[in-house]
Amino acid sequence: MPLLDGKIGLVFGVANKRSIAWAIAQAWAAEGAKLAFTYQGERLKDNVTELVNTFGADTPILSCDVTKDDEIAGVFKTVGEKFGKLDLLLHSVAFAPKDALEGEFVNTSREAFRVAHDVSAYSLVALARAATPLMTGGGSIVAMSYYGAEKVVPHYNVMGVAKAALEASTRYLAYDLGPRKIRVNCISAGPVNTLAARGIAGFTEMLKHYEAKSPLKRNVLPEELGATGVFLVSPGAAAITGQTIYVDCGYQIMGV
Ligand code: 0WE
Repeated sequence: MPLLDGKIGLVFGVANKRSIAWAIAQAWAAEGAKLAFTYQGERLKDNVTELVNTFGADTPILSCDVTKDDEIAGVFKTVGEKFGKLDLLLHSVAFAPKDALEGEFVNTSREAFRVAHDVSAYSLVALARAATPLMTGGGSIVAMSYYGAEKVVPHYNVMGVAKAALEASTRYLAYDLGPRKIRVNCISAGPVNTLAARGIAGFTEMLKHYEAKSPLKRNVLPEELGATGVFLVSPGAAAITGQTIYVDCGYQIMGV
């Protein structure tokens, strides 16, 4: 029997076919999970609809700006009405204003710091809180992080600080929600060529650097993030919560 048979999942963060959220959603669906999706902004609606319709036309596709409490409430109300419960949640959402990822961290504006933390870190807390009443049979929440949370990655800047907040939030959520059998974990992915990575100066060099320096001498594949996403929400990970799992071809273990 598929690992996620009868499970209901809600996926935040699909922008297009290259999205990490899409790779994990496909892997969840392949294991039998029934999914609902959210998208951010009208300009992504058609993309997401086209992708998601490959699962059948009855898959909910809901608009959600994760900085809006009323929109979050609306999404979980719809999921509750349609499915009556929730088992899996994927948070694959991040944003910092572009200029904050270009200059020096010391010049981060109050507003860029606020926006980066609101979209990329607080949203996990808000989504976990809204998901909890629907996760009546326990549940599993997965969020995406990056090494810049732990060590300085030049130009990652305020996103690194926001990812540190996301990882710490994962631990505090895991503590709060553990008694309800809701697990919360992060996947810290090596760099992947997504829409969010495009336009980042030096991203191609970063991929080459990982290829040269990581123990496995290559970059992580989206389907490998999908496989870890399945593992983390599967019975095999039933005792894993509050963790950040590196799926980066071993890059994170290196000193030099
Ligand atoms: O988390 C990320 C990127 C998230 C991201 C990307 C953008 C680009 C467009 C957040 N906000 C924005 N804002 C925009 O206006 N990654 C892990 C990918 C990434 O981003 C970097 C990296 C890597 C790796 C930025 C600088 C240096 C390395």
